Amino acid sequence: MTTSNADLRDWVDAVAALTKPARIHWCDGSDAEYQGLVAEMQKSGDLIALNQKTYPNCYLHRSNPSDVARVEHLTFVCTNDRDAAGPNNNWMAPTQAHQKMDELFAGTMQGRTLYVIPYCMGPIDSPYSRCGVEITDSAYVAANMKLMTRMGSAALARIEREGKFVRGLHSTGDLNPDRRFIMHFPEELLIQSIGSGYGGNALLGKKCHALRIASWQARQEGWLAEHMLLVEIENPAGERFYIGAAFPSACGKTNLAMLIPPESMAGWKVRTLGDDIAWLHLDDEGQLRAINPEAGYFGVVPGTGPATNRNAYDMIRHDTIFTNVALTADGEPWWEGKGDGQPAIDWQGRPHDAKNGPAAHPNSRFTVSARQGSSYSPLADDPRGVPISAIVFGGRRRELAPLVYQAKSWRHGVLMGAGVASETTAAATGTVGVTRRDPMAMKPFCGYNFGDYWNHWLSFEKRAKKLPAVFHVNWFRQDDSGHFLWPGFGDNLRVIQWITERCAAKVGARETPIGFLPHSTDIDSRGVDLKPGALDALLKVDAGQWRAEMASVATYLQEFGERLPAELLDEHRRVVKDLG
Ligand code: GTP
Ligand code: SPV
Ligand code: MN
Repeated sequence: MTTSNADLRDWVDAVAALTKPARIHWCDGSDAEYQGLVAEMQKSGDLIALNQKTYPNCYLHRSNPSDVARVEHLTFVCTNDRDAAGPNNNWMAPTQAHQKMDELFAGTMQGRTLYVIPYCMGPIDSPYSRCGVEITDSAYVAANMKLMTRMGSAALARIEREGKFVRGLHSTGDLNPDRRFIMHFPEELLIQSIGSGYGGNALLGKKCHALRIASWQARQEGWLAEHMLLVEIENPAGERFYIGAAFPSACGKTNLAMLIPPESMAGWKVRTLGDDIAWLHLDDEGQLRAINPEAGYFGVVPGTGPATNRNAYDMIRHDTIFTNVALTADGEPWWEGKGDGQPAIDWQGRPHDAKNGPAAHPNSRFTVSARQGSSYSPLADDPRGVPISAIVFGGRRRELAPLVYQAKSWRHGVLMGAGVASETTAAATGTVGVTRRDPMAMKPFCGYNFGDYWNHWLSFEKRAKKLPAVFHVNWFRQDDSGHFLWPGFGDNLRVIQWITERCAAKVGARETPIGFLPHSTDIDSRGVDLKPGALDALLKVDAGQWRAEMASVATYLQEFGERLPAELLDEHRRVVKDLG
């Protein structure tokens, strides 16, 4: 196979000349091809078949123990002007980065297969979709891209029609963290990644393309590429609301996207459009519409149980690739929070011993096609996307941030998003549990200067006819003994209900300096397991603590100097003044 697109042909030839693969395989995206990749990886040991009776077509991949998460310190945005990348990114000059990467890629595919993976982010026939091609020497990457994107012949045909595509070059390299780099060249629509075979570092359609490069393109073209789940909420009256929610990595997007209503909320329906990334465009009527550029999930495994996320739990019973989970004696996958079975072998392939820590890696993942989920919404394939009613920001915060509050305006919503803070998780290497600013849950993913990004967000106020209401939620408040105050998971629908009622102007609110909060009687708490006083604690706004928080937000925003929009500072002053 080859292509009529000369740019693509030339690029594949140039990469092959540099990396010296033994053979080249153009991916067509067929099921037969997928089976072939799986068979080849079973031979090489990259995949281990799980119990095929209880987990048909499921496989385990163990990544190198030094390569189990995104590596933010090794991820760079390489723009000609350093300020274009901003203080929120690591930066390297493009010439220097190219030189470094050319050296690292030289001969790196010797004896290996070079896979050419054409893919389309978004429905093949959507004007909002964008194509890319990933070149990789990893069969694991090719198989994951098949499950997670619209990959193969149809994507290639669109590329040949449009002529434009994002280029992503990946090699597993020698996995030495000293020679691991994830480089983005937004001005060239180019990604180069070497030295990691893991998730967001290697599946270049996801964070590298659909967020870092796409956010850059989105700013130029007037749309938004966001780290958001997309979910449809239908109330018992049959009214539908589409919500985009941005929470940092491992802070509950997949779970909210696949939520199962609690028993006491009969008649509510939740349908999943996306669990990680949304692209938002203004349509001809000035309404914000969103598509999910992905077609599958790379989800956090630990904590996925019958009581927390039964949809995902059932979805990953077949045709799933597991990465870094443990094994039971029967060859079934096992993880903390699974609810049954016992680990025999840990994620590194050693006999399980609690002294070595959790049996499954805390950032172990499942890869699965989205269509397999029972809550899957066919609208995920609608080229027009869905009209967004509400944007929800959130973070993992033991203290301070209430269960839910609503911004007073779009501008206030942008400030709310810019001030998001969250405790770090196992999704990236580094210390877990440290609270840091993660604006719009995009700290690791915005491909340009946050100052310009907030300006771009603010610009929608002038360009849109009707903008979504903006909210902030926090499922992770704890009491003094470290227990979660809110049960979370399915019960989060109680909060979503309030959000939909606010969107439909059906419920009142308590106005505070930080935004509108629910009256505690407006959160339906029938049948929910809450300690006495918990709801009041969850909905409390402590002015003193919030004054300190706003001071910390100001310090953070100052880092962006002249690029910080004046409107954001004005809004900040307004909140501070109201706090007294
Ligand atoms: P990424 O894929 O890294 O972007 O993560 P995500 O935002 O999709 O997070 P996910 O839904 O996978 O949840 C991450 C972890 O948080 C899992 O272990 C969940 O079980 C847990 N979690 C999700 N929702 C809740 C909640 O409402 N309450 C509590 N306490 N934990 C939750
Ligand atoms: C995240 O870290 O936000 C993820 C997983 O969704 S990864 O694909 O590794 O980025
Ligand atoms: Mn994510």
